[in-house]
Parts: sequence; structure tokens; C-alpha cells
Amino acid sequence: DQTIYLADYAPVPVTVTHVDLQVRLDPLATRVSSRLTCIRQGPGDMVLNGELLKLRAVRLDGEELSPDAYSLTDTTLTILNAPDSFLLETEVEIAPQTNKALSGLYMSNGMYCTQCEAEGFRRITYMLDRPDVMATYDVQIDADLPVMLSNGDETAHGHWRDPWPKPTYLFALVAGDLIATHDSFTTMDGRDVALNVWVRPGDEGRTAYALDSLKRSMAWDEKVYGRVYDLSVFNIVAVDDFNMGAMENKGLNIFNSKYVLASPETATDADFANIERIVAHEYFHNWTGNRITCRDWFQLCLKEGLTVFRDQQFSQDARGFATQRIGDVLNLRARQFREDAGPLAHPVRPESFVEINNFYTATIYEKGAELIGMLRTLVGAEGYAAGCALYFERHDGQACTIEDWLACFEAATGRDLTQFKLWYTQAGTPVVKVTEHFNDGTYRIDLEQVIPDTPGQANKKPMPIPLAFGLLAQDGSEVVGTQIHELTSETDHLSFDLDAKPVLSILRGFSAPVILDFVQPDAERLTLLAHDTDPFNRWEAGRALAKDRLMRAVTDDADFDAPWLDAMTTLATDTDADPAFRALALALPSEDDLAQSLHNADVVPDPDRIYAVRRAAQLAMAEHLRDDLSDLRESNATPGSYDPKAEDAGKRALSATLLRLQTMLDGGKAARAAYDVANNMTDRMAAFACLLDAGDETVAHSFEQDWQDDRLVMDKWFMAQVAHAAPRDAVGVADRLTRHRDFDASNPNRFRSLIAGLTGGNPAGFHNPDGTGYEFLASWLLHLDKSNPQTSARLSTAFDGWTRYDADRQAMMKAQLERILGTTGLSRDLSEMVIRMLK
Ligand code: B3K
Ligand code: ZN
Repeated sequence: DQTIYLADYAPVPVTVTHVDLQVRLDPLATRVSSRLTCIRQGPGDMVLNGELLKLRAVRLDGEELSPDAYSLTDTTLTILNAPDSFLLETEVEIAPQTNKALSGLYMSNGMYCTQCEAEGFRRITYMLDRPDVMATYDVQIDADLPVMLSNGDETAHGHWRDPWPKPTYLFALVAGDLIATHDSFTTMDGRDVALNVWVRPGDEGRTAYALDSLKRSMAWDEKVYGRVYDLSVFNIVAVDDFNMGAMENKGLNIFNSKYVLASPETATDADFANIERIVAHEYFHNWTGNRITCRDWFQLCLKEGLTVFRDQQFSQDARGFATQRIGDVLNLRARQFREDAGPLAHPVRPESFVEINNFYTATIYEKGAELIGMLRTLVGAEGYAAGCALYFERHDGQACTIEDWLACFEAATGRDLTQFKLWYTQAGTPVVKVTEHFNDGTYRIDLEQVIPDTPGQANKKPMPIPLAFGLLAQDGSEVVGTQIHELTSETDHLSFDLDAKPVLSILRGFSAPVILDFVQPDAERLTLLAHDTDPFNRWEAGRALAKDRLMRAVTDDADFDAPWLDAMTTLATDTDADPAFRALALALPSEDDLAQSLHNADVVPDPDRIYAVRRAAQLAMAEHLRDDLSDLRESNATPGSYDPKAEDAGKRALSATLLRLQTMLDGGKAARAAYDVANNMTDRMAAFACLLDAGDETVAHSFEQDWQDDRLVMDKWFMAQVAHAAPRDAVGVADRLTRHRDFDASNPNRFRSLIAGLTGGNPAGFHNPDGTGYEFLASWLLHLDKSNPQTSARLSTAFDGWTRYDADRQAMMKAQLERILGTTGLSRDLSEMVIRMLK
């Protein structure tokens, strides 16, 4: 059994305080010489990690080690009877060119780069590859290449010194023919920091937004958290082949090029927003992750949940609280609630894992961020600031646990957080049941929390749930402003003396990551939609109205009623309201959201029926709005040159929503016109998607003619065609595209575009009743697993909802999961995922 348990944590007997590396780069025979300063801190052998390394020499204090003084396996080098303090030298050879797992040192389009989190450093040299071993580094890179970068500050060409102790996972090295856009930032204590964004020649015209986002992030972290940057240079590098979004290596962030490069012609508003958010996220890690890191990987949420929370705060400040919050909640529900409700559910701090890379999940990131938000609500903004200040002061330079983090808030505020800690250890999304009673001038709200069983966990304890709520009169005026009620026991109630039954606005701002079980009359929801002072709940009321209708259309063939359509029209045409908000309010719940909700209501979701009902609802909305659509789009035009600012992006989002409705009516006429005049990728992609929906047979070809030389734009082309194919054609389209000359499974962006275009973008296509979608996914996962297990394991989560569906679909999905599991040579990554899904 390869399972690793939190309960087994023990510090290393011998630690490393300084790493001296010399790296002689060569595609097939890179030589890594390392000299580790080692110090004993307890009894036991020193066990270093190492994978796919050819060991050429081992020396202890300058003496070649005799074969009986060490032992070697495929994954370890053990130094027997090591002294109390010594220098350990090793020489190894590695082949970055053949490394297609994109973990460790590898090559992407001719450049050398690294990815060490979580356990990639052991593919570079022998080392204690775990986060509680923090060392300073000296790195010498030898190669005949113009640009050679590592962490810290450069002391001579190719020589880098990082004075800040860091764990191995934050090590980075980049070398190649790169070009930088330069800028600088002066810290609040008056130091100048050189900022560089390094890209392949030809891409340097697309770096401005990333640089601007970086400067704004640095200023924001000084202002809001008092965190100042600590080196004289901050480098960002864009890499085309990358398994995830980006990596916070100390002073040398490495990014998927998709999250750096942007120009109006090639990037959408969503791309710009992602760049801003991810640049901020990686920068914020400099304090929450790097200066203070995790003791072990079970504490991953210590850095990730907190850093996501910080990037969400930053984006709220940059883009507007309400729309950012709504977007973050949509994402939480789509990814984390789904995960929490299925076989992959795990606590924010898991207790065991087989492959840690499988735990970079929505639960650890997004639910982890919600826990920080709840903590802030519970201790108040000042208590939160005091707790954070204490955390930075007390733990700078350390590798910490969730207990360390919570203890700072207990010390700073005097509050006991014992019960709050349950949020870290109990998986599953709590359901809060709300019932109202009004009698003789007394209004009472009964509350009950139920936490569902999840794999390996049953009979959970009640958790502290901060419920932000307010009360409106039936005419919409507010009678009780926002208050926080802490639901700490299983049941509880609230009472108010009032003349008339109020309209309850509960879970304002989405104050806790829970599912509300609350049946509220339509009339009250319409009141909230029109009048709630809490913009999140205004949106939520509209959402609940729409979801009710769609669910009833699925289960009872119900029609879309005039009062609802009138409310949607009012929203669409309300020129006083923020266009971004209107776009969010007009968007219907996604197909997967409906499948989740139907399943929660004990209805077996039928993907074809959901698809048809959603389209019918769009058609009904379109018909209701028919006479206004063109004018509305016109009044939300953003003439002149493209500006990525949130205000314009909101208008473009609304206009895209309206174009989709127009397409339901005119078969693509308006979309064709919009496509032809588009001067930016946001408008172009919106029109492209509509044309594909309408079955246009020429637009894919002309799009390809225009953009075939642009890798990032072609990712969109691959994805959109699969996502917007008619459900019965989707698997065929995806399969045909895998034979396109530009399809390259070894590039994660391209692979993900095509596969997730089907599994996430076209649920009715993926769930084709003939099972071809499942077979297609399984075949491609098996194919990719041979070279890139991290990405195959990640995309296997498309199967995690399999038990929701009808018996035929369940049998077919199960058969594919079993087929994967029965394949020899399966990676530890993919096999762990499949085993968990089959349990
Ligand atoms: N810390 C990295 C993620 C590493 C994933 C390793 N499989 C990016 C981030 O969260 O900022
Ligand atoms: Zn992160």
C-alpha cells in the first residue's frame, strides 16, 4: 500500500540548510552536481529522494562514499550512519528532452524549465524533497544560452543566490532564447525591484497586462496586508507546455503562457481577468506559501486556501465586489460542490493520499478560501487583520500547520476556534434547512444543519456556520439590515417581533459554503430580485427562480411563465443596473448545475432532456425580448479601441448573452454580422460560438485560416467546436479533431481544450447514450497517462459524477473506469483517482 498518512508525520533525522547546485544543461545528458550542507537533528538514517536519476558519484566531506556506506533504490538514496554535520555531494545525469511528464527539469519549445511542486525536485537531484526542509540556495547554470535564470538575485551570468530559506518545491530554473519586457516597482520601504516578463521572441508584444497586474498586486499586498517584496528582482516566465496555471517559485514565477500573454486581438475578457487573478495569486504566495510554507502536503490549504482568498479580495477591489463574488460562487458550486457530493470528496485538510498531485483540488483551493472568508466573518475585519499580522510575525521562515494558523487568531482575538477546525477535517457540503413561521406578530426562523456522509466519514458534528441575513418588508424596503447569526448547533431558531411577515434574505454575500434548503414563494423571490440591498442575494433570487423553472420543465414539462419572463426582461432592459450584473443574472444555470440539483432532489438527470429544456428556456426568453434585442446590444456596444477594464468587459458579456438569444431567433444572422465586424477576441469568440450553435458550416474553416499560427487562439478553436457541436455530433467532432495536424496530446493546453471541450463543455455530447463519449475519454486518458500522468489524472475527474445517472449510463461509465484500472502500467496518479471513483 502506497498510502501516506498525516498521522505518520515525523521530522527528518538529518536536515539540509544550504544547497549548492551546478547544472550543466544538455537536452539528453544534463549533469547536476549538488553539495548539501547537512545537520543532524535526531537519530536515524538520512533518506534522500531521487527519481529517474543516473547516479555518477556520492561524496561525504569530500571523500568518495564506499558502497557499504549508502544504499540505493529506484526512489531513494540512503546515507548510512551519517555524522552530525557534513557536506554531501552527488553527481547525477538527467534527460530533460525526454521528460514529457512536465515535472522536474524539462524542455518546452527549445527552452529549459522546471516544475517542482509537489515532488518534482527529486527528478533533478537527490534531496530531502519535502516542504519542512528549508534551505538557502546557490545555483550555477552552465550552458551556451542567452538567458539563464534561477531563484533569488543574480550575482554573475548564470549564477543565482537565494538568501531566503525555501523548500525544494519552490526551486526553479529557466534557460533559453527568451526576451523580457522590463519594468520596475518601488516598495513602500523605498527599494527598487526590477520586474521582468520573459517570453519567446515574437510574444513580447503581449506582456503588458501581466506586468501591469504584477505592479498592482505588489501595491495591493503592501496596502492591504502590509506585505513587502524581499528580493531585488521578480521574474515571470511564460511556458507553452505546462500542467497547470502557474507556479510561485521564489522570485521566478513560471506561468502557462495562456495566463501571461494577452492582446486585444487574441485574448478574451476572461483571459485578461484570469491573467490578473493568477499573476496576483502567484505574487501573493511570496508571503503566504514561500516565506511561510507548509509543514507537510496535508497542510496544502494553509497556503492555497489563504492565497485564493487573497486573490479573490484583490479581484473584488479591482473589478467590483458583487460580480466578482457571484463569479467565485458560481465556480465554487460548479467544481467544489460537485466534488464534495461525489466519490472524490475529501476534507480541506485530507488525512491520507497516494499521489499528492491529485489533491490540488477545488476543495483545497476554493473551499479552503471560503474557510478563510468565514473565519474573517467570525472574528471581524479587525480580528482578521490582527491574526494575520501575528501569523506573519510569529511564523516567518517556518513550515507550518493549520493549527499554527488558527492559534494566531485565537491569540489575537481570544476566540476559541476548536469547533471551527471541523471545517478543515469534515468533508461534504452542509445543507442548511430554513423554515419560517409568522404568528401573532412573531416571526420565527427555524434552522437545521445536516452534513452528508462522504467517503470514509459518517455522523458528522455540527459546524459553526455564519449566516448573514436581513429582512425586507413585502414592498421591498429593508426592515432589518445585515446581521450575522452563527449557527453552531444542529438546530436553532431566531425570532423577531414584527407587524407583518417579512421577506427573508438569507446567506447574504454567500457567507458560508452551504446548500440552502429553503422553499420561498415566487413573489418573495421577485421582491428580493428587485429590491434586496445585498447584490449577491438579488442575483441569487433570480437564480433560484430560473432553476425552479428549469427543474420543473425537466420533471413536469412545465411551461416558462410570464411573470418570470417579465422579470428577466426587466433585468435585461434595466439600464440603471450594471451590465456585468445583468449578464450574470440573465445567464441560466449550467447543464451540470441542473444535473447536480436534480440529483440532490432524487431525480435521475437525463442530459439530453436538460440540454433541450435549457434551450427551450433560452428560446422563451428570446421570444419575450424579441423587439428589444438589437437595441439592447447596440446600447451596450463598446466602440473605439478595446479596453480590458471590467466596465467594458461587463458590456461585452451582456452583449454576448443577448447575441445568444438573438441566434435562437434568427439562426445566426446577427452573429454572422457580429463576427465580421469584431475587432477583439472577446466579441469574435462570442459570435463564433453562436455561429457554431446555429450549425454554420463555414465559420470554423475561416477562423482556422485566420488564426492557424497562433497556439493560444487555436486552443479556443479546438474547444469551441467540440463544446458547441450538436450533442449527437460532439464525440465525432472531437474524434475528427484529434486527427487534425495541429492536435498535439503532449501539450496540456491543447489536450485539455479538446477533452474538456467535450466533458465539461458539452455534457449532453459526453453523455451520449451510446457510450462513445465515455469510451473516447477513457482511451485518451490511457494514451496520455503513459507520458503525463498528472494531466490524465486531472481530466479523469469527468467521470466523478457517474453514480448520478441512469443504470445504462452508470454501467457504461463503470465499464470504462474498470477498463482503465485493468490496464497494465497505469500511473499511480490515474490509478488512485479511478480506485477512489469506483469505491
Ligand atoms: N502551487 C501551484 C500549483 C502546483 C500544482 C502541483 N501539481 C500553483 C498555485 O496554486 O499557485
Ligand atoms: Zn496557489
